[in-house]
Amino acid sequence: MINEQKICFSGVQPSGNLTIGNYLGAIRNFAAYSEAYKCFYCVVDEHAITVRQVPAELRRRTYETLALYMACGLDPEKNTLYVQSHVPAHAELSWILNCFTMYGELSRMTQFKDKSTKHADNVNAGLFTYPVLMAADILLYQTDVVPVGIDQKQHVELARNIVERFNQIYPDTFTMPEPIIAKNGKKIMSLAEPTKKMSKSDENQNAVVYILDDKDTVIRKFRRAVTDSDTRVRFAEGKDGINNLMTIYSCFTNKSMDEIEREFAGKGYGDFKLAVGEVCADALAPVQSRFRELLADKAYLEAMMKKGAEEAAYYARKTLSKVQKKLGFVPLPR
Ligand code: ATP
Ligand code: LTN
Repeated sequence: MINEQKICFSGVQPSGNLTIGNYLGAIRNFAAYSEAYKCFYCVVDEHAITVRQVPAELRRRTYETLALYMACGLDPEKNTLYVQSHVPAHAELSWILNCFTMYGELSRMTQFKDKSTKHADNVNAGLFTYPVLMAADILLYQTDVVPVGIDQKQHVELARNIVERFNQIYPDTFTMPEPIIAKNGKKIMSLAEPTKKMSKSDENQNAVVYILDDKDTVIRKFRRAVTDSDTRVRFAEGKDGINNLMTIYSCFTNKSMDEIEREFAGKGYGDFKLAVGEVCADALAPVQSRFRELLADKAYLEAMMKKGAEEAAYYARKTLSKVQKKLGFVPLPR
C-alpha cells in the first residue's frame, strides 16, 4: 500500500500484435481500477525475450503496446505506464526471488510446459524462470490486485507462494497479491481451434482477431470461424466454437447468453457470425483511431514512457532496498 492507496499491477508482453483475447481478458478491464487503486501497467519486454524476437519488431511493438494501453482508456496522468527494461529493479529482484523459488514449483507451470513444447529448440532458462520475473514485477510495487486472464492465474499463485515463503523468513516484506480474473472474457479461444486459447503468437492469422484489424478483416475472420454442425445459436457443452463466439458477443454487448439465444432464435450461424464481427469491429474502431493518433506523436509517447519509468523506479527502489537490507546485503557506503 502506498499512502493508504491500494496497488494494482499488470503487464502485457510486446511479443506480437495484441488480440481481442488480450483486450477482453486484460487491457479493457485495466481502466476500471484507475480510480480506486494506484495502478502500474507495464510493457514487459524482458518477458518477451524468453522466445526469440526480431529486434526491430520488439522495438516497434513496445511503442505500440504503450500506445494501445492509452488508446484503451488508460490515462498516463492517472496510471503509471512504463516499460519493464527501463526499471532495472525488476531484473534485480527477480534474481533474489529465484533463490526463494523451487525447481519443482517452476516445473509444474503449465505455460512453461506449453511453451517448451512449442519452442522445443529453445527451452532456455528464462522460459523456465519466467514466473519469477513476473513475481518480481508484482511484488516490487507491494501490489494488492493483479487483473489478468485465467491463463496467468497459476503464475500469480506462484507469486503468492513466494510471498508466503519470503515473509516467513523476513517478516512484513511483501504484500500478498490477489489475482482478479474477468468474469466474462477470461479465456477467449482461437477461431480456428476453439479448444485452444487465442494467442498473439499463433502462426495462423485467421485464428486470431487483432485489436488493430480493420472491419472487413474482422468480419471475414468471424465468418470463417470454426463452429459445429448444429444450426441453433445456443451455449452448450461441446459447442466450443459457438460458445466462444457467444462469449465474445456477450463481452461486447453485455448481453447474457439467454438474451443472445433469444436474439438469434430462428436465425442461422451465418447471421450470428456477421453480428459478432460487427459488434467487435465497432467496438475496436475508436481504439484504433486513438491508437493511430498516439503512434503518430512519438515525442509524446516517449515523454510518457520516461515519466512512467521514473515513477515506477521510485517505488521499485524502495521495495528493493528494503529486501536487500533484510537479506544482509551491505549498502553502498556513502
Ligand atoms: P503469447 O502468445 O506471446 O504468449 P498472449 O497472447 O498469451 O501472448 P500475454 O502478453 O501473455 O498474451 O498476455 C497479456 C494479458 O492478456 C494476460 O493478462 C493474459 O492473461 C491475457 N490474455 C492473453 N490471451 C488471452 C485470451 N485468449 N483470453 C483472455 N485473456 C487473455
Ligand atoms: N506473464 C504475463 C505478463 C506479465 C504480467 C506480469 C501480468 C508479466 N508480468 C505481472 C500481470 C502481472 C502474461 O500475460 N503472459
